[in-house]
Amino acid sequence: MSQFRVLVLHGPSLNLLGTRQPEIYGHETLDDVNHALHEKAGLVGWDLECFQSNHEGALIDAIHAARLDGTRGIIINPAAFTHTSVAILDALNAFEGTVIEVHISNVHKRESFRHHSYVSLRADGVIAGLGTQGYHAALDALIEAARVTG
Ligand code: CA2
Repeated sequence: MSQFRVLVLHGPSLNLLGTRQPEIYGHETLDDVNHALHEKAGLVGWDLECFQSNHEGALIDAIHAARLDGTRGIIINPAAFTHTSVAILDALNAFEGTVIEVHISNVHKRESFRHHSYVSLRADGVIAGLGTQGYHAALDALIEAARVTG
């Protein structure tokens, strides 16, 4: 499979993964998640970059950079910005590759303000409630799609 570049974006407070609220977000740390995704991408010879920020503008800048550096897929957990950010939606709308939105928890079982996602208006796929396994499901989906379409 040819070189394929994937960007994994983690929104605000996901740097706390594995340190608090394990009943909702599990025990894995963000480093654990990123490390496992790097390993999986490496198995198929893909280049995978992970970036976490608590700042909306920094996430938008990363999406803009992905438009220009050959990134073909973005896996994004926008965290709370999911429910508020037209700006992240606009940035993703300017990105031409595949976008998969991931939520660790099942947002639809939670408070009603978590039921709406701006990012879902752009996402090609949405995964929620599978825990950190959802990131793997997203990467598997990108790998399978690339195998089929090249
Ligand atoms: O379920 C998800 O992945 C969310 O995107 C997580 C966001 C939440 O605002 C979304 O509604 C659903 C919150 C991320 C905060 O992550 C933490 C992890 C550990 C400890 C504290 C916060």
